[in-house]
Amino acid sequence: MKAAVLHQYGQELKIENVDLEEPRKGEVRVKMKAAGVCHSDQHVIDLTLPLPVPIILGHEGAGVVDAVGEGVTSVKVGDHVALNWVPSCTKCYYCRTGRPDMCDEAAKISAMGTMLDGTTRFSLNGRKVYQFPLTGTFSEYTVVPESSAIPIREDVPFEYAALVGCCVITGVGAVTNTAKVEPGSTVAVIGSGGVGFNVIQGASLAGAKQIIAIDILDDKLEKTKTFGATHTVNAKEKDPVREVQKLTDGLGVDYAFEVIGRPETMEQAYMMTRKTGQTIVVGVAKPNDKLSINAFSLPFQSKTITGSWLGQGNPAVDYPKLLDLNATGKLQLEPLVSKVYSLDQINVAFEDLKSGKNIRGVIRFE
Ligand code: PAD
Ligand code: ZN
Repeated sequence: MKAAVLHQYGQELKIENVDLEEPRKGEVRVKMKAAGVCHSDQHVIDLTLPLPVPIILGHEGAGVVDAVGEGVTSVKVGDHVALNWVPSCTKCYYCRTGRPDMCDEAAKISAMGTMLDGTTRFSLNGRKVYQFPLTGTFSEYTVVPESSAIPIREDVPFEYAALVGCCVITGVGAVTNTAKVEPGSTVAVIGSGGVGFNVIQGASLAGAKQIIAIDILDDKLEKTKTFGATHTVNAKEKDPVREVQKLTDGLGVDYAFEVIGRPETMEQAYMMTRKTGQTIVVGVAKPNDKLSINAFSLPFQSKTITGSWLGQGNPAVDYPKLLDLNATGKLQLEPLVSKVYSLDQINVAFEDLKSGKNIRGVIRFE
């Protein structure tokens, strides 16, 4: 069975013939059909997200249930599923109080690269191979906890269904759940990648009157307009903070989203937020990165700065909802997929991600 394995940080993935154990109690084996290439996968390669190697990356994916372990009740063989990289333990403080995105257990296990019981299902020549947060979608088959296999409607092609698993729930949820963007508000989005495009279309869904897309690539900025952006700023050509001030009569925006993962763009997002507005950080920075915000401004400007993880969502509820919104034409999935690759082309897909070529590149399994 073929899988793309990261053996060493900073190096290319290698297509290997790996072994996969049968699903254990409460686990599900999925035959992967499609997997999106997210910048969070690249973050493991460049050590922004520290995880053990060798590891199978990929966390945004969809496929068909191929086998179920003892006690599994929510899915059966043949079901179409989209995978969830933050399975809720249902027992910790956050799961009990309605914030499964903050599940303590999922956070702990994700950093270990194992299944919930701390062991691995993948191996290569007898040596254990880890998997990126309880998913590992860059593999022909994977084994995941039952709560990571979310049943979905069957009329959506897998390459589109895969995207709800990360960039769509993260981007749309940051707008609707975290920021709770109000109709008629003003929004700026720094970073027009797979996640940023979904912040833009989420803001459009929420009825924002002004959506300012910021990126460094003109062709991508042009495409943001078909997702609802009303204005675009190329941050290589113009100072994005000054441009946003100009576009909002000197006020700043009600909501500024950072969707890259760099302290300097997070600072820009804070600076372009109006007094009492919200700055929402979605991008993942390096573990030791620090933000520099003018402390004096805090009481006088009373802005809120917050993070957003998994769009503060609940995949079991939100994936079906997002796919229904797509079916009724309210949410676009098809134009997010700007290129399809085979698993053998995985390193090309990562090169294209780094150069910002795609909205989303997707691996399709034959
Ligand atoms: P991506 O690589 O598809 O998009 C990043 C975009 O930022 C590209 O279009 C770049 O051109 C653009 N960019 C780069 N530098 C600048 C700059 N200085 N100014 C303006 N634009 C710039 O990434 P993605 O959308 O897959 O992921 C974005 C981040 O979100 C990344 O840090 C990822 O790890 C994080 C993420 N967070 C969550 C979450 O739950 N919070 C989930 C998924 C991804
Ligand atoms: Zn992701």
